Amino acid sequence: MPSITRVRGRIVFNSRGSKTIEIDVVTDGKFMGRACAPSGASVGKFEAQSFPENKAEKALAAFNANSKKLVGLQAENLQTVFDALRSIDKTDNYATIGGSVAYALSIAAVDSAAKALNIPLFKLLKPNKPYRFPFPIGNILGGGAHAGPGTPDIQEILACPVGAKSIVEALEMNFKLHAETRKVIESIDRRFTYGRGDEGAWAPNVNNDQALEIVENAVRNCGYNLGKDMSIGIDFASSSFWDEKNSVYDYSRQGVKRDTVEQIEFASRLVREYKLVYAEDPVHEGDFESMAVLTKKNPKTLMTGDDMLVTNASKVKEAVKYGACSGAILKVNQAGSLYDAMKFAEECRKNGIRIITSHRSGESVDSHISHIAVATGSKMIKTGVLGGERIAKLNELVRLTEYDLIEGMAELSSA
Ligand code: 2PG
Ligand code: MG
Repeated sequence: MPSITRVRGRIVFNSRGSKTIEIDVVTDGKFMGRACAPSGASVGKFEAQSFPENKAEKALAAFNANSKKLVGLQAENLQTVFDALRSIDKTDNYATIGGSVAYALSIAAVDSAAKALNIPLFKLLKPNKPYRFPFPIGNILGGGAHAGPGTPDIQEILACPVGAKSIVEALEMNFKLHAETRKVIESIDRRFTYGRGDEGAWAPNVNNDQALEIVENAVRNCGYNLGKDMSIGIDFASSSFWDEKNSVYDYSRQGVKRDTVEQIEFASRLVREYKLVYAEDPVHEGDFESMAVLTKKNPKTLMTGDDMLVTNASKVKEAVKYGACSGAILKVNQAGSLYDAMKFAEECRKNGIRIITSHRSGESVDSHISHIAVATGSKMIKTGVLGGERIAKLNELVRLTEYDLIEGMAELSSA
């Protein structure tokens, strides 16, 4: 079994130019695994804390002070690395060592183990068939915390190529829709500068309704049947415009406020009008009751918790009590270590909640999430459409087609 012989951590930069932690783990003296922690802009209240005292330097110092404890551990064993992390950091949100260290260390360890064992990472994480490709959902047009003033309040309008028969076809459909969306924006705004948000989605000066119409028109122009070949999803990221004090969703860029009842109606109307296959965080992170209403009312749409579930198994249990969420975002860095995230995935599966493995808005060319999505049986993978750090994950999915082990696309309609 591959055993850790050396570890090294460093500070590098993410796609926003912000500092982050990268860790190398070497097993058996020669197999190097490397992982780099991503970071979010719209961050859930209960996520792991990326860095102690919000400083990457403090995370690196905490890692360096403890790195000797990792030598000799079995790299393929997620729990061993988790236990080592837990012996160093007893807080529930990795405030001592930093979630970024937990992320990079736990993934670099299995990355090196997979190399030592000469198997792909997804197979190390899930030894047996079946394996399926997740549908790539890509951010086409967005705003919110990922883009500047004038853009929609809604964070992301996503393409989901539900009619695709292969992963390559799915990717090509998303690229085509992304390109066509630019043309539609140009047709209504001659001064459009091709501006894009943090994840490569177009960031035009339009309101929420116009944004959805633009994407709907682009779907039609591509010759796709909405809801059959190509579906639309939305990440409302509504915690970021929930005004707690006045109990309203404040769509300040559009100048509209909605109370909880109006928000539920608004989300349900969009589900109907745009046949949404996917709706993420339509209500704020603490409102499990309203999420339960939406989940019951919209059985054909993956009502998905991101900030609401923060990749935390105990939050899934809470959601299940309410009957909230038919989908769950899995972001390893929300949980901290990969072990924590796999526990979350298990809890989701047990309760018939579909998993959507996701990138963060601040990313690197690290492509491990493509393997994690396959290993967790994710129905979708959220990676963005364009930009080097997004394409890195999509191209890894293309490489995975070389393993005959993966049998076609995921089954979206069943858990
Ligand atoms: C989200 C993510 C990824 P961020 O809200 O789902 O799209 O954004 O990483 O900024 O939280
Ligand atoms: Mg989200």
